[in-house]
Amino acid sequence: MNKYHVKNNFLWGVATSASQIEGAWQEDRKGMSIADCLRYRPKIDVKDYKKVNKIDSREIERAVNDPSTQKWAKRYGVDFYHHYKEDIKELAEMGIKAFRFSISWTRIFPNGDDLTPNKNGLDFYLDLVKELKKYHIEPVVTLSHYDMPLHLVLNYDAWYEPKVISFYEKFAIQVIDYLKDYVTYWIPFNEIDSIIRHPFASAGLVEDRFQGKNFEEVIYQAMYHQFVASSKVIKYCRQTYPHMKVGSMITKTTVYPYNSNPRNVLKSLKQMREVYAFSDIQIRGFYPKYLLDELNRKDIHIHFTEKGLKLIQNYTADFVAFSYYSSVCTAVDTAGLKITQANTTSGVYNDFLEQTEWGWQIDPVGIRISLIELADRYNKPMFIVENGLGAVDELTSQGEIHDRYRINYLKKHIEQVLLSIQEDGVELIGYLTWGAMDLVSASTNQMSKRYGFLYVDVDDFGKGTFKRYRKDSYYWYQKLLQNPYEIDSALFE
Ligand code: BGP
Repeated sequence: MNKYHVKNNFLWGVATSASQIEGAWQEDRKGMSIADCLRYRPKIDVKDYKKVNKIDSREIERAVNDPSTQKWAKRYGVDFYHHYKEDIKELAEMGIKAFRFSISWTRIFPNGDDLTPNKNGLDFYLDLVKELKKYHIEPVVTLSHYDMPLHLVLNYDAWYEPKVISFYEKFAIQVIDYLKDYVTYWIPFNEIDSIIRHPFASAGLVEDRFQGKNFEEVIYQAMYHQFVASSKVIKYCRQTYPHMKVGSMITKTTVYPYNSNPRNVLKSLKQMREVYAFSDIQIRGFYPKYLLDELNRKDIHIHFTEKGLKLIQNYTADFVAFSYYSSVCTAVDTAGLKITQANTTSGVYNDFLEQTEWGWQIDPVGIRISLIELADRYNKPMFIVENGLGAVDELTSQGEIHDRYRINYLKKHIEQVLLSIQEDGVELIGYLTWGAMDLVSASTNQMSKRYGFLYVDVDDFGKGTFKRYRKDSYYWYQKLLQNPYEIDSALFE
């Protein structure tokens, strides 16, 4: 019986985000966030990524004028705000070493530009990290995870407005100071590259509010502001709490050429550069020439400042964090080829892989390929901060959930991660599954796309008891976590 060995401080855990779990959308003076404007729209095909994420000023107005909770999935989440002690206890019993969560900016500064912070919000997160510490669970904290204050969208130009950099910096410093005795690992922005694919969720940008402007240029300007803001967080931590580690996080989908046609290989390399550009900037400290040339070709002009570029150069990230769910193929000519979905993108169907109900292809070897790609590109510690399977789960009358498919997904992906550590020289801080308990899907705002080890009894329309039930996968991960640094290979059979 052989074993996989990992460092004895390897952070095995789970990941979540405020807007997908907390609920309590107006509790204790919390302000309205952009996530409170998102609802599940059953008439839209959840596989049509572009449509499912469409947002405009009319929809925002509808949300602002609708005080109800039910229709807007991220207003109720899974009510973690009131269940967090019970949930953390359950996760501690499963044996996790790390818990990733995000700070709801509008719990701390309800409008984003408030002069003073909301102590109720700060105290909620202080209680949360104290609860984690009780069970020796390491917090991994994302500062911004798709839920910026709506006030900054409606009264400023969201992240297009340079002032938002200082509002964010004030929010970040306030939280870092308040949680300084409990939190070492920080991620300033979730999937900082995602602004290209969903500018509203990532940066509060609504196209119809930028009439007459080149919206792509607006996106790149907003992205620059987020890079500057991220470097300000790194600078603050470096100077004030040098033990803290701040990561750059990207959405890592492995991209394959559909076949060995060199034009398809070239396309796959270029497609990955569209994501690497973001981690390049945050890890290497400058805008790569290939991105600047591309922007010039598109006649896109970013207004850089000397100060901003210096910050980006001098304060680069300590580790490379990424989410991984699936891979896609790419081809110059897709005529007649089957299209598949992936996380916030789509691609050509890979005949060697299975597909989830949401069209994402399951590719365990892809996570290992991504690890090697990122290790060779950056030679920095890495951190898998999201990996999981969104699937339809069924709660039986005995209160059980037989999610064999999720155990298989995790078995195969974790085995590739362990092989990569063992054979590819990869240096990994930890591995966090996406979903601790079931939570609201970021892209489709559904509950039925379940990711957790704990089933939460609430449906796509907010109906249910919110009761938690352990799935079969809870017990599988628990077994792995019993010997987390010398893992029995039999677990992966
Ligand atoms: C990532 C987000 C997570 C999570 C995940 C799963 O991009 O960082 O918040 O939502 O995607 O995607 P979805 O929830 O759309 O199924």
